[in-house]
Amino acid sequence: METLLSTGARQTRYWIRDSSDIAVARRAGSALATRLALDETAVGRVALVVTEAATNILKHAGRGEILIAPARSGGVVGVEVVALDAGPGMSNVASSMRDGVSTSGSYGVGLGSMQRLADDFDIYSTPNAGTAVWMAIWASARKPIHDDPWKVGTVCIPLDGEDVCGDAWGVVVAPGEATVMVADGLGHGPDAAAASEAATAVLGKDHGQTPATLLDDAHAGLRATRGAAVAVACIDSKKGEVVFAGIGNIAACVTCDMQRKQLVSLNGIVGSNMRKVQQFDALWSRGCMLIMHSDGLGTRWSLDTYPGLASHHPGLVAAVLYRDFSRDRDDATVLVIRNNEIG
Ligand SMILES: [Mn+2]
Repeated sequence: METLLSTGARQTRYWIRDSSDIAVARRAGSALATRLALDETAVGRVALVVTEAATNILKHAGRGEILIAPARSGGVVGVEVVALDAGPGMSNVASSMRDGVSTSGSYGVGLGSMQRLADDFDIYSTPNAGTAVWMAIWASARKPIHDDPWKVGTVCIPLDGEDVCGDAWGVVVAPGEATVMVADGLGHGPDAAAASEAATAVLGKDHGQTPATLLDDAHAGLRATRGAAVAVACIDSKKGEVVFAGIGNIAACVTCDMQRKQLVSLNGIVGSNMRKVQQFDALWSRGCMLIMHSDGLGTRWSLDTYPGLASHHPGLVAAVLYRDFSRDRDDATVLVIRNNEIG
């Protein structure tokens, strides 16, 4: 039984630069939680973690950003909150959070309450490189059971000044299998979004297809749009392989134990100018990560410069890459997926 895990969830970014920004982000968080019909307590927890995170950013880093998005896991809705700064960071996160009175001031106090208030919490902090916090608050009536072997994290954010993100992503999972897509509509804004969403729409329709046939379907589906760069990867954890095909500027790689295998996208525009599609493959085993991103992110990153990051939640991996490598002049999407299943 295949399930469409998630599609289309995009973050809204709130720059945190002075104290009035805290209230703006907090109101946005509670408004989203209310719209998603979370109960009053959960809405309150969203507001509190946003406030704590934004306050910490301002106090310790001077500036940063809060990303807020709707989330879905196992049929349960929630709110995802990501807090990013490039400030002083912490050398020992665990002890800062435990005593709340580390040498770096009161960073730990805010973090401790965020961890208590959020249903899911993960943090990556390095001295002089900043802090990234990933949190989720679920509709309290039914918390998702996190036994899904597929863990997915995404950042999908419009160019500053645009309301709509021209990129889109989608993930479909089945036992031992996952199909993921990242699409970047030409240009920016609503017409770009219409193109990228027409691409991810084929994921929901066609089950058990190869990347090549999904790209063919997307090519047909995008003819009435301005076109998009699209890449698809099918991961089969039982066979231990990833099959990939991409047209246009979507970067993709598989990382296993710090080995990185690049997957190649060919030139063209899905919907208008697509020559023959070519599939590439890579080995896949437990703990491997597939990372795909639009060209709103530079390609000169390496996980080697982030000790331990690969073992964190994929949402945190995506957020750190976005923070450090996004270009200011484009929509940016990063998708990270890992499979923790044995065998
Ligand atoms: Mn782009």
